Amino acid sequence: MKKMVVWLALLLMAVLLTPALAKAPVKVDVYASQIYVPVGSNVKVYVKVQAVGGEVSGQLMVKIRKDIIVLPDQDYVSFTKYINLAPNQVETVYMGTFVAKDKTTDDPWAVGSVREYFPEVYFNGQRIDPFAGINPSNPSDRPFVKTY
Ligand SMILES: [Ca+2]
Repeated sequence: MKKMVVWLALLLMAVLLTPALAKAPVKVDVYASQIYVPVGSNVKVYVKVQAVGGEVSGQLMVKIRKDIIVLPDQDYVSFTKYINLAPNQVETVYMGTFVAKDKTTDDPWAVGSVREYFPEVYFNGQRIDPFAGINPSNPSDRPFVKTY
């Protein structure tokens, strides 16, 4: 019998401004995804980046965390890539793949269960979300992976 391996992608997008243009070292305008996958799926994580105003280089990092109901959230995996973008260059960077092992639930009484996997994005050590128009601490607003 053939076994199907499900590959799904969480795509995050960021615009990186050169230090000369930005008041803060990096400004971000991000559109992100919310996806639902079968338990145990491999989820590929991509970040689409664009350099605006000049060359941008540095370390891009995505941390995948588990949102734990009631109890403190947990780090799950993190991926790091060094990027070097020419002015206006757009690149979709494959960061890595994680396994969405836990069955997630929206039940607010399921203390200790996983509500969702969610990403945090960093550039040169600086957190570059909140994403435009998105509250990163709101579980239904931010990008997430939920399982069924
Ligand atoms: Ca939580």
